[in-house]
Parts: sequence; C-alpha cells; structure tokens
Amino acid sequence: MSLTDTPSYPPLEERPLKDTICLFDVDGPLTHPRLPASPETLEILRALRQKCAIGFVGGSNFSKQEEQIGKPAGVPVTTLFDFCFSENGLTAFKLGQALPSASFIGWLGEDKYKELANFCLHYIADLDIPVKRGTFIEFRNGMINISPIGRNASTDERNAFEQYDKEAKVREKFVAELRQRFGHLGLNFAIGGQISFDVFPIGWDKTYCLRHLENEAKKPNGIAYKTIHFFGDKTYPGGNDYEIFTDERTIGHTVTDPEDTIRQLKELFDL
Ligand code: M1P
Repeated sequence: MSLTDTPSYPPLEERPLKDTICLFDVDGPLTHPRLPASPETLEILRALRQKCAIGFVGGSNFSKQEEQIGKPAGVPVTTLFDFCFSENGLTAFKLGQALPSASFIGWLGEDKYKELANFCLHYIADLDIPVKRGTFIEFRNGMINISPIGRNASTDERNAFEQYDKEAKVREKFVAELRQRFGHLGLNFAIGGQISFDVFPIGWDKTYCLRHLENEAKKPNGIAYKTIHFFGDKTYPGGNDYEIFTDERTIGHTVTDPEDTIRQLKELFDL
C-alpha cells in the first residue's frame, strides 16, 4: 500500500481490542522534535489501528500536528487517528469531528493575561542568551507557549538552544520566577520541548484529554475505554508527560524516540 492510499479500519466497536486505546505524545514518541513522522511510524499506526483505537495527545497546536503527521502521510491528520488531542485535548477531534474545546483567555481573563504577557516580554528582553529570534509568546486556544529564543528559531538554532539550556537552565529559572509571581493564579508551567515551555491552568495538562474518553462511555452505545496506554518521552517529574503517565487511569510507557515506540508496540501488540 502506498502512503497516499486510504486504508479502511473496522468501526471502533468492532476492533479486536475494542475497549483499549493507545495514546501517543507527538514530539519524541511519534516524530523527532518538530520533524515529520517517518513512513515506518505511519505504518505501525495503521497496523495498530486495526486492533484498537489510537489517538495522539500533543502539547502543540493542531496545525503543527497536521504539518508533522498529516503532511508526510499526504492526508489530513484527523484521518490517521480515531482521536486527535491538540493542546493536551483543549482542541479535540473524534473520527474527524470536533469535540468541545476550552479557551485559555476565557479562563484567565484579559487583564491577568496582559500582566503575565508583559512580565514575560520584559523578562525575555533582559535575558542575555546567545541567540534570539522571533515569536516569544505563541497564543493558543488552550494555553500559551513561551520561548526565550523565539519560536522562529531554525532546527539548528533550536538544537543549539536545547544544549545551551541544559547548562544555563534559562527555562528552569524563568519558570521558577513565574511560579513565584503568578502561581496564585492557578497556572501550571511545563517544560515539554526543546526551546519553550507551556502555560495553562492547573489540570489542563495531558490528563485533560481523558475527560473526552470518559465522555465517550456516557454516549448511547459509547465505548468505555478500560485500558488506556500512554506513550511519552518526558515522563519524569516536571516533564509535560508526567501527569498522564502517572495517572491511575492509564498504563504509562516511557519511550526515547519513534524507533523505540515502534519496537515497544511490536512487542506489546504482536504487530
Ligand atoms: O510537544 C512538546 C512541546 O513541543 C513544542 O516545544 P518546543 O518548541 O519547545 O520544542 C511546543 O509545541 C510545546 O508547546 C510542546 O509542549
């Protein structure tokens, strides 16, 4: 089968493991950071989807997942997964249909947001780091993403910043300061990728997506997912996969990269 052929899948209720779902973080488990998914990854997802439900749960916004997974497959990303959870599930789709979403600005309010954004922009302006690019705050539906180097950094620049940050701990210090000043607002600060960190209300971490699955069970003839596997790379305390990885509703798997995910899926599901 070529990458652009559209395979067919049994309806969710007819899959052999119908009350099982596998959820994948995107950067790390399915793709190398910010890069496209490989044909091998797309192939294993297709094979797995014949057996059980599959979904992704990424911190990034939907357009990034479209670019990293949908584009290399040559089809919309919503056709490749049963459930798509962008921004931790604040933007969500089931079989291509949008599920209810929630808004960060609606939750926080303009005034508090302005205070937070102003503080961050001043803080970044005063940072003496080797390279600065553009888009220091990315405003998303369910969160904001803050990057000291800026989201316009190239792949080489982001790799260099990641290395630099391991020693300089720019993000760790920034987050510690934000926790002190803005922690009372009920905000969580999560370092998930290479150059940035996410800011969202406490509880709007990746466990947020589980409420969509719980809602499925309440629908007429809906499926109650009893076995929820989660595959993530930042599963340690402070990592943005930690909460869902340790949640009692999931079975957590730590993976190092897409090749490791493929290896573990083959073993677990006999693919
Ligand atoms: O999915 C992990 C993170 O990926 C990106 O992080 P960075 O650009 O720092 O590598 C961001 O989209 C971030 O929101 C997300 O949590």
